[in-house]
Formats: sequence, C-alpha cells, structure tokens
Amino acid sequence: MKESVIYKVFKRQARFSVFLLGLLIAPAIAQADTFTGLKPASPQPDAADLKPGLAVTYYGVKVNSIKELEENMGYMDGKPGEPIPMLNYQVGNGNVLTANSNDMVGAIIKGFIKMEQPGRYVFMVHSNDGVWVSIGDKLIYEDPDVHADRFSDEIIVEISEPGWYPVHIKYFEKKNTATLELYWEAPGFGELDYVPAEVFSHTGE
Ligand SMILES: [Ca+2]
Repeated sequence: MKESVIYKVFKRQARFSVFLLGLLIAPAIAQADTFTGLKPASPQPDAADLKPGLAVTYYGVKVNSIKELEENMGYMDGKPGEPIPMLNYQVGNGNVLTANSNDMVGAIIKGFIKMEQPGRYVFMVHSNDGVWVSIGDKLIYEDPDVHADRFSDEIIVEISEPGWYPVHIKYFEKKNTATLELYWEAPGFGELDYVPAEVFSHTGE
C-alpha cells in the first residue's frame, strides 16, 4: 500500500521528535551517573607526615587544552608552588591559585582528601580555563578546553570505605579571568559548600 504524503511527513516528524527527546534526556542521564570504586590511599598516609593543603607544581605555558599541557610537561620542568589551602579561587584577572602569574599558567595539583564517612558525596567543579579531576584514581570530571567560568553538573560519588583518598587535578589558565573551585555536599557537612581546607592534605617536601 502506498503511504500518503501526510503519513510520510508525520513519520518523519515523529522520528525527529524522538531525536529531540533523546537530546533532552541524554544530559539528564549523564547527570545521574554515580561514581563508585574510588580507591583510598593505600597505605593510608601517616598522620605525622601530613601537611595542610594540596601540593602544586606550576608550568609557564600558553595552552588551549589539558592535552597540550600534558605535552608541554613532557619536556619542561615545573616549579613547586606554595601549597593550595583549598579550591576557592575565582580571581578575575588576579594571580592564578598560588602562582605569581595571572595568565599562561598550568598547574598539577596533588594530595589527599579526607572522606571520613562512608556514603554519598556530591561534588561540583567551577572552572576557567581547562580542568581534569581525579579522586581515588578515578577520573570524575573533565572540561579540558579554554572556557569562561563554567560549572559542572552534580558529580555523585559513593564510597564504602572512609579515609584519605588521593586527589589529582590538572588545570590551566590561558588568559583573562581564572577560576578553580571545588564544592561538595558530604555526609556530616550539610549543604553544598566549598570543600573545606581541613580535609585537604599532602605529604612530601
Ligand atoms: Ca581564562
């Protein structure tokens, strides 16, 4: 039987509607992703070795992506910077993190975060420019290119084992304004707020 023109148009529109619906639903599903299987530091760091804040190494680079930052790191030495007490930097045109520069900064940030209750943690990242965030050896977020201030969706993490988890963040600021903020809603810490300085630490020199 020959399909009428009207039926053909209807079918095409129905397909298009399903496509649009998919576009709407996909981000909602992505947002609901829950990260599990994060690995606590093993062995756990010795309390006597812990220093406040996160360790940072800076690279003077003009890059457009985390990948380009990594390529630069292959042949240049970074400079250790003052430890970063907490990730609450929305500095406009000011200096980037604890660096003495306001532009063309790459930063490799390492240390530990204490998640002292088992359960569900909601993280959010606010970045400008590119960022890559791993906790417990699991990549939980990346927004790796040049961009204006931009929030992640909610990043849901579930852990069963309380303790210190390794944090590894790659970040760069190319030019103009810079932001790097990390928020959480953690068991026992109430509503969404900056991850507090008291749960960050690092070891080493
Ligand atoms: Ca910028």
